Amino acid sequence: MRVLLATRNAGKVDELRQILAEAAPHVELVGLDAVEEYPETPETELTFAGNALLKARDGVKHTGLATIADDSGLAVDALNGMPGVLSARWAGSTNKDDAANNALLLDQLADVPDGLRSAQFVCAAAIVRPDGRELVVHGEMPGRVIREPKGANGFGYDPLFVPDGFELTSAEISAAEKNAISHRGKAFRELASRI
Ligand code: ITT
Repeated sequence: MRVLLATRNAGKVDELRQILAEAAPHVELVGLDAVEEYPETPETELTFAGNALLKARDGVKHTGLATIADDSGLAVDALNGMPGVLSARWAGSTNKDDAANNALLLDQLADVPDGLRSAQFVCAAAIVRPDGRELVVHGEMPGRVIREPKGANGFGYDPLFVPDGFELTSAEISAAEKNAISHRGKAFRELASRI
């Protein structure tokens, strides 16, 4: 069974492929780079689940393949859950600019004391099948936002985020360690177990 993961992020394709190899070995996973290019709908929904479904439905419509898509971001409690679905472009640029996003987040939290800097990475992962069946699952990684960036692994807000139970940021731990506890790892494993 050929399944599309609607992303151009090769790291995400590798991560889900490894999970599926154990949970659903009959699935052959391909990314957007392996299918004919189609116009991607902008992520305009107000929830992670809404955006994941939008991308997965799009994939089915244009390729005829069962399609998985995820949407994720950082929800900071002191900011009432923002940047949330706006995480990728929080600093307002049209391109994703991780350094600008991190600088803005630090600025916004400058007066927030250490004990109130809790946050969660959240991921919604959706699968839509050609017969119209849809499933959405969620994963979360709780932690806190520190005061200066540390570490060079990962991407996005990883250098500012210390997962609960860790002293290091998610940019200082290995990809395998992060996948084992991450919002996306949890959502992908849940989805894989239900395919
Ligand atoms: P797609 O092309 O698959 O949409 P993306 O790079 O836009 O991938 P997401 O939608 O999964 O990534 O995430 C949106 C933003 O949320 C991303 O640009 C980061 O700023 C942040 N984010 C999500 N997951 C993260 C993680 O594991 N570590 C750090 N930042 C993350």
